[in-house]
Amino acid sequence: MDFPQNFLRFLVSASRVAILTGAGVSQESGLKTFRDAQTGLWAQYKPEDLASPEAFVRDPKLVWDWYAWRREAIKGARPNPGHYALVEMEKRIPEFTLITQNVDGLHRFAGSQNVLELHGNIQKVRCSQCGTFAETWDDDSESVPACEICGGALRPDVVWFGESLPRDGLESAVNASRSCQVFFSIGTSGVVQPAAALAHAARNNGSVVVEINAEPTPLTPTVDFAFHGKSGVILPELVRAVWNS
Ligand code: BV8
Ligand code: ZN
Repeated sequence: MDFPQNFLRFLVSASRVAILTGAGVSQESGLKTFRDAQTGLWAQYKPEDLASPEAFVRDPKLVWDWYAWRREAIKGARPNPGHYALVEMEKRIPEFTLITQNVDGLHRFAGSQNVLELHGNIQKVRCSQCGTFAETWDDDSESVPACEICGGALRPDVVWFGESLPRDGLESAVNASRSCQVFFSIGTSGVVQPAAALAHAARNNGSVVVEINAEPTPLTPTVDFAFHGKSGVILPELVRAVWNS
């Protein structure tokens, strides 16, 4: 991938960078993106119809089993070169904020430090009633596992559609987007709000906005630089081009 010289010169001198990642960054780790995640038994459901409080009230076991299935898929997944390139970038940029919509935990697994998990983490499970986090639970139980403290139904510690994002995480993400010199939108279709608004906050702040994605998105016409292809290929090439490593 040929990167414009002015882009490389700007990035090598940047001290404040914010990154927003989506499911596309984990696609090369073998995790299907949110849009095409549904296969086999789950093909008949749309994610939006399962990832919601209403779905959990209507059929808690169905929703619980969908997350148990996704946790299994993540157990076999490993970070890909795109995750590791972001770890390298963080080492070289003084103020680096990695904002992710992904709930798979792969950024932290790869070694990224300053990670904001806007939509939570599927590996964590909490009580839907008292909020207590569960250390262990039986993924194969006939019914949804119950909280040891209050007996309430356990649920994944993720943000469902219609639920608010964790306030402190969102606030930090907005602040980073507003104060960065360069904002990257990587592997996201830029549809889900309020995460998708972060790129606009960056642009309004005068940041250079960069998109790295397999295909064009609604964001593409508004960015300063768009690189279309696999993030697991482009990101390592970018790190080599900027920091010769
Ligand atoms: C809220 C956790 C309200 C759960 C997730 C109408 C208009 C605007 C907004 C709304 C609306 N109707 C409803 C809303 C709000 C709603 C929303 O945005 N809906 C969308 C569908 C329009 N948002 C919410 O409900 C949020 N909460 O608004 O609260 C509120 C306000 C005040 C008070 C109370 C309540 C909550 C949103 C969070 C939902 N939870 N995840 C779970 O995972 O089960 S979102 C979920 O979907 C994922 O986490 C992810 O964030 C999102 C999918 O998006 P992407 O990551 O972008 O993935 P996608 O598959 O779409 O795209 C992947 C991209 O990668 C593609 O472009 C592809 O080309 C590219 N790609 C693929 N391979 C590669 C690649 N790129 C590079 N390399 C590759 N190899
Ligand atoms: Zn409880």
